[in-house]
Amino acid sequence: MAAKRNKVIITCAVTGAVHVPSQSEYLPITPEQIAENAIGAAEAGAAILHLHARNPENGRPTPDPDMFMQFLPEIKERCNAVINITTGGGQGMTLEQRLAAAMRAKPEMCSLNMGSMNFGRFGIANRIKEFRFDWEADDLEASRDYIFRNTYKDITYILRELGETHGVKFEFECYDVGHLYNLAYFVDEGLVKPPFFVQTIFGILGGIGTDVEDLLHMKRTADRLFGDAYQWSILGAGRHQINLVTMGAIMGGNVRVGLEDNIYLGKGELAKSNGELVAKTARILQELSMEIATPDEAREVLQLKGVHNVGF
Ligand code: KMH
Ligand code: ZN
Repeated sequence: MAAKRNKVIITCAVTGAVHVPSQSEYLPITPEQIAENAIGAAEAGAAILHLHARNPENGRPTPDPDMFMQFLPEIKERCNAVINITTGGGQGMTLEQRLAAAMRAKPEMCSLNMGSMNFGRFGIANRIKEFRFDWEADDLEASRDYIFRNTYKDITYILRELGETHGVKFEFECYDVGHLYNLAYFVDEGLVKPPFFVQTIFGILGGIGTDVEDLLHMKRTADRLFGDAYQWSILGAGRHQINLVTMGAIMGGNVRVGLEDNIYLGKGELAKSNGELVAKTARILQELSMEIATPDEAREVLQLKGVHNVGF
């Protein structure tokens, strides 16, 4: 069994690099919008904020550390949430670019994607009538021939440079069963130590699906490989977000929501902010008699280095 979960840790992934601005006018793009959305999510109950940056002119994902620095200090000043910076970055970025912001900011947490994979975003284009920016259609189409690279060498480098050197803890992003085995390899090697945070991801084209059987299989496999050494979290892509996190939370998991993974609040209704998605999630969990973890409670459970030990 996963480590006992008392209160539910809600992660909010604020903007990401999967969606394009033409899908929703509410997708945060500028540093101001990212900061406001992040703080709103924290106020609604998110203990962890998973962050990417975008070019404010056209909404394209950017790895530029200067862009991250335009919102990180403000978020830190205005809320107590744990800041988690992506190392996945966005399509086409080199590993060096993907790590640049995290190396500068040395946050409490970073994402760490646990295997190379296809990452098909081209289906998004079918749902867009008119593109707002010239990069979007080509970028989505290019995902047909894109490999999201996360080799053993890359993962080892990130574990050493961010984990061992700067005390960063990770959101281990596992999109399929093989990624859990990759994580088990690094645990066996002594490069990952308990307690660790496993984000199981459902519904990305290239990863596992969104059936109840998929959820059960990932959970059972993680339990068998890691016992109580891990804290489990669930991420469902698109319209599966709220139902999968609800199921996962009932099974003892923590949850991740936010516009990075899903732009809808309900059927046909765009979420107007990340705060709306977090508030809906918190409402559902509380109706089910679950309590929401504060950022400091999440820090204690995940044994994070603390907000005073970051580099921004
Ligand atoms: N968009 C998520 C499915 C990362 O930032 O490292 C994956 C993600 C990758 O969050
Ligand atoms: Zn991300």
